[in-house]
Amino acid sequence: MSDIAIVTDSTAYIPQDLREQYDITMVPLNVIFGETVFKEEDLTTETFYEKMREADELPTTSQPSIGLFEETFHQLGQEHDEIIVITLSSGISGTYQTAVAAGNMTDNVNVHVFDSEVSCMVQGFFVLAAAKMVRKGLESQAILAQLESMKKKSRAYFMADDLSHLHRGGRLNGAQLVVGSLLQIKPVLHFDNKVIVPYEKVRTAKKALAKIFSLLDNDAKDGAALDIVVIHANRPEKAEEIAAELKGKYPATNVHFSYFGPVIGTHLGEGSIGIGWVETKYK
Ligand code: MYR
Repeated sequence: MSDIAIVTDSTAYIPQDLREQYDITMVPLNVIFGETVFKEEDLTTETFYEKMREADELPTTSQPSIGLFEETFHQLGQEHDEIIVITLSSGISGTYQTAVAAGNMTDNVNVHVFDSEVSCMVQGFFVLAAAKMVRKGLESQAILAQLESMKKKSRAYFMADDLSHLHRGGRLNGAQLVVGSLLQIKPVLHFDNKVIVPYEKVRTAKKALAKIFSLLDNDAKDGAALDIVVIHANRPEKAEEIAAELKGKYPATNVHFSYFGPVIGTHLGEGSIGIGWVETKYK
């Protein structure tokens, strides 16, 4: 049996205690305010949104350096035969490609990089499932195959209060969204083929949320065992309200609570809300 290490990036937002519990190594992306580069882990979410509100110039983000990945892989290679790296979508960040390049340059360990095609805690669910599979003794190819099948059935829908952040960062696809119309719509967004596109264009946040609820209802109403996560960008009360509504509704599901941290918050803006779900396979 081969000894496998699990690595992810900071945008999975897996809390530190869970990372420690499951031996998950996290490689941080960066947030840049003016001349200052912060590793994502060094900024609390509250401080970040406060800084973003007060900044003269809005922040930008960058992927981890190839050197950081190489160093991480090399170190893990001293105690493991293989590494599975689970990154945020390759359609919104160069992190996946950089991890692949670093893996090719590391010769003391076999590195497999998995493109989650999503981000945040939905990516986090893949990471936790992979770590649990390692503990069950599955081989890397079996774990990667399970992750692929999990990905096919995972969903992530989200809405931004102000679409100009996504537009500014060049992460909003969908040719029909012209600048002038950005402020008048609150589309439900999702990932399609690794990039962010509007799923449905609606005019109010209330209608957007109702749409996400109906999509979840379709998947959960027949008793499917799902891990559901409510994700928020510094909007805990709203997220609590949504989570409370979902908790009583579908007995076979677990409802979790997560957040859009600094890197994703830079692109979505404060106040954004998302709901994602995956099939519960590994407890
Ligand atoms: C980088 O600089 O490489 C990071 C770019 C991150 C772009 C993030 C775009 C928004 C993603 C929203 C994910 C929502 C998942 C539920």
